[in-house]
Amino acid sequence: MAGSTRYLRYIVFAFVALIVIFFISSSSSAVPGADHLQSATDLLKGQGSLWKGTGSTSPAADSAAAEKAASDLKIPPAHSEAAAATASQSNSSPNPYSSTPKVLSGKPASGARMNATFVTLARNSDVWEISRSIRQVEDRFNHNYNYDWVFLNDAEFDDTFKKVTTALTSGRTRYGKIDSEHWGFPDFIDQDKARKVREDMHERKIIYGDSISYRHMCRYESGFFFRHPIMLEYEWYWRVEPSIELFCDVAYDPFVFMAENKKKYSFVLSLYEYVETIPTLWDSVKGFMKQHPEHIVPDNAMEFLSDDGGNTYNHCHFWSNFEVGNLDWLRSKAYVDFFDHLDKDGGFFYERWGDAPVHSIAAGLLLNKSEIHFFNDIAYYHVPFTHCPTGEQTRLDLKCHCNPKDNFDWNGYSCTKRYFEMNKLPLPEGYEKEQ
Ligand SMILES: Nc1nc2c(ncn2[C@@H]2O[C@H](COP(=O)(O)OP(=O)(O)OP(=O)(O)O)[C@@H](O)[C@H]2O)c(=O)[nH]1
Ligand SMILES: *[C@@H]1O[C@H](CO)[C@@H](O)[C@H](O)[C@H]1NC(C)=O
Ligand SMILES: *[C@@H]1O[C@H](CO)[C@@H](O)[C@H](O)[C@H]1NC(C)=O
Ligand SMILES: [Mg+2]
Repeated sequence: MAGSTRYLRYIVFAFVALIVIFFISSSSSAVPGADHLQSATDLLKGQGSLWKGTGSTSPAADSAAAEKAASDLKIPPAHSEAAAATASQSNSSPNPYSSTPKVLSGKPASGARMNATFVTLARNSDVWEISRSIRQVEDRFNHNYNYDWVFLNDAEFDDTFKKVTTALTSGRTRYGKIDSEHWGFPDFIDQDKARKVREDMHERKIIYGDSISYRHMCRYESGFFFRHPIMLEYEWYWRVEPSIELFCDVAYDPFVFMAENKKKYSFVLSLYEYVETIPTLWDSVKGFMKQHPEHIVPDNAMEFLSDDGGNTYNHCHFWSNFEVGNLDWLRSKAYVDFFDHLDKDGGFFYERWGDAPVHSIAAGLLLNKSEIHFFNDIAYYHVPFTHCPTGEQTRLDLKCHCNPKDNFDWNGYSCTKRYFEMNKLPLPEGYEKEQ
């Protein structure tokens, strides 16, 4: 039986291959004088005819677009005289925190730069996934701003990682190794108890439930990344993870926006946390509130976190794989006391507390709710959720390429509506169509 299924699969595969070859070879008109572009043009045309009937463009428009795309591919070789001239002109980066000269691919934005950096925690094996993220952040924003990019790792970064990421970024790149004290089991953790939890979570198929490294990662992002010696040199950060997407131009400097509007923390997506990973997190938070009432800000965002005035947690959190935030706030006594209290209760290892609920609860209790910002205009994807700006004009102005139907904000599993309600903000125009 299995044999004949495989036989059938071969036939289907061969048939599909034949169709593809037919489309590639049946395109007729050539791009004059560009032999090496011929196949690319043909491929584009082939795709055009494959898509005929599903899209709105005519076959003629397809082939015109294909020729334009092909001619756009005629980039001068990297080591041409023109490229060399550009390189020698821009002998200093517009970023005052950057010392490495780079060939700039865009016109630098006017105005001063903030004391800010991108920050990425990654393994060497993440190099190609983080490369995709960097390319998008550079294309949509940073090629005009040239902010630094700090990479942190519990191991040494290898040459490939450094070469590839340095080539992709327009600002200075810096590579930090994480101190083993910040990435490992603290001595007050009972190893046996922690191991049993991992085995149990493995049985219950809780995502990353059996992982030690994932727990170190969550604890590091919760309590230490902002205290890395390299990060001490900055006031603001923008966190970027591997394999994210940015769908719209970022038309202004988010760091400047944060500073000018007295914001300390920001988000683009919010959702409910997986309860099994944090059963006693709120108990620990309540312990902290009792022990440190001086850190709880009167105009806080408790309403976002709890539906009963703080008795229970509703599991809402800002998704921390995207963050633009203030590092001095994370280094404040209030935040560090908060982290230390949670850390001592052991839930990073006896459960699987994520840095997203930890950052979110801290922002919700230690900040004035007016200090938390929702960036509607930063369009973002991290598997499996998309934030596509609500409002057609915004999407057109910012050259967005996300499908508004994919926007998660007004879905029942998102907490973003609560943020609007808490701040008594009107829901953005067009939100009903995205529910
Ligand atoms: N250096 C290092 N970085 C890690 C490790 N585990 C995770 N990271 C990084 O920490 C961040 C979060 O890890 P992810 O694996 O993306 O976790 P997640 O976003 O919850 O889950 P995904 O859906 O898999 O993306 C990413 O930037 C990873 O590259 C690790 O063991 N070492
Ligand atoms: C940037 O911010 C850090 C942390 O607040 C500070 O120590 C440093 O002096 C600042 N650098 C500049 C150039 O202002
Ligand atoms: C919180 O922020 C608002 C708006 O900036 C301000 O009016 C209010 O006084 C602040 N509350 C506290 C307790 O600082
Ligand atoms: Mg991730």
